[in-house]
Amino acid sequence: MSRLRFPADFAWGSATASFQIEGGVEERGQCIWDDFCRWPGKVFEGDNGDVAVDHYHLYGADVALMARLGFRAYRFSVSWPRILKEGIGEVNDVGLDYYSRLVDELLEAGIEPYATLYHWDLSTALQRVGGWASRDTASRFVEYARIVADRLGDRVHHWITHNEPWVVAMVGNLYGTHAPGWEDPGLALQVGHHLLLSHGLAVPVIRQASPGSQVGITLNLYPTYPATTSAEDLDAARIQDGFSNRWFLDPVFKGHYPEDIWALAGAQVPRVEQADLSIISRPIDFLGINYYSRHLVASDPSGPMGVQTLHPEGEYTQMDWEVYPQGLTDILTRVYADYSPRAIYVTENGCAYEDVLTSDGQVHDAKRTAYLRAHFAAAHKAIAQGVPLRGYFVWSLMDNFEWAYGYSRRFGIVYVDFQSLRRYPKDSALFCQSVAQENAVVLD
Ligand code: GCO
Repeated sequence: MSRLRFPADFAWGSATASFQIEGGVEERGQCIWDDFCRWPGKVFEGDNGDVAVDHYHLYGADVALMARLGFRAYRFSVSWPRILKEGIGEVNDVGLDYYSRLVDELLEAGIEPYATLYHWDLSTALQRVGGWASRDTASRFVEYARIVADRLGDRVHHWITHNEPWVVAMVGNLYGTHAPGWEDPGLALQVGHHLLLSHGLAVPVIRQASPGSQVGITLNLYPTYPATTSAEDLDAARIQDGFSNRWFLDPVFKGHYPEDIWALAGAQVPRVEQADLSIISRPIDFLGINYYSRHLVASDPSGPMGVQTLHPEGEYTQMDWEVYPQGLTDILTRVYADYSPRAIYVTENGCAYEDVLTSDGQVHDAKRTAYLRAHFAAAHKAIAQGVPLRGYFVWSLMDNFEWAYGYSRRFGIVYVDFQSLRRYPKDSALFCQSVAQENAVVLD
């Protein structure tokens, strides 16, 4: 048995996102995910976010639950259309008050708030005038960021501009399986560029409104491995890594797009104005990394970009994502070696499995506990190798709306009965509680 201790002040928390948990639809403006849910065939069984798990009304009890579970940090997102119903214009005070009360409640419970400004719920009104395909949206985002930081900036000391811009750009505009649902590579890269631009523009604005705070961005990253050491497979891994990791890391940390992928994109490259990359690469205080799985790839001239993604033997979650804890160590050490962020947080990591609620209100989710234990240990390995990892947020606090999968995938460490909305901590929540309380992970 070994006991892995984490550094003092390590932030153990859980993460959520507004659209996935809040509900309270009548008190906010419409967003592109409301629309997407109504698009036949796009979201499992036409599920929607009207009620979700009603965190908008139940936040007090949810904060109390987090505190009981021993968490000292919480990552949530602010819904832009709850602050500005049309994305611009008049401030919806009810919405701003809501987040202010949430933050107060967290602080009273001894939980440090980490606020994400954009976790995918763009106002429908802004989408109608182009959404992220329009450069203007970047400026609108900055105005929104200023309003939120002005109000919460005295109490929120950690800000994340964007969650997973790669997913917003590609899954929403290239693969079409997320809102707004388009399949256009040029559009996807342009959207990605405007997301990055909005990030860079917002950084100084947030700092000014929230003095002394830490500002960062969250990227979903995939350590990428070649199937063999052949030159072709190594090349395939370079391309896949360039597309899914470097396309966003390089602009933020190095002030340029990766040349190899830029060349590959040909006529689809985004329009970039002169100062954009120096704005995008303004220094940030931390990088958030969302880690779920790895890519194992081989060369395949008929595949997209000449790459084929393999499905190796192994253990998989209900999402059909391979369980690969070593990938977390690898991506953390690699990102630190190549980009030297001042600090790193794992802003999401977790898994969906088919949970069963027993008649006495328990969920024995041994696979989720094993998944988390192995990934916590993998993070510890990276810290031991010098990576400045400052915290870890489990995805997710509770079962919720899993985007195109609707309510059919449970990522929570707390089970939610989607009818009664009752919450039941799973065994994995009790495991996280012991880790957070002892600031250590025990391995057998
Ligand atoms: C993500 C999203 C989460 C998902 C989670 C599981 O950042 O991809 O932030 O909202 O629910 O990743 O797919």
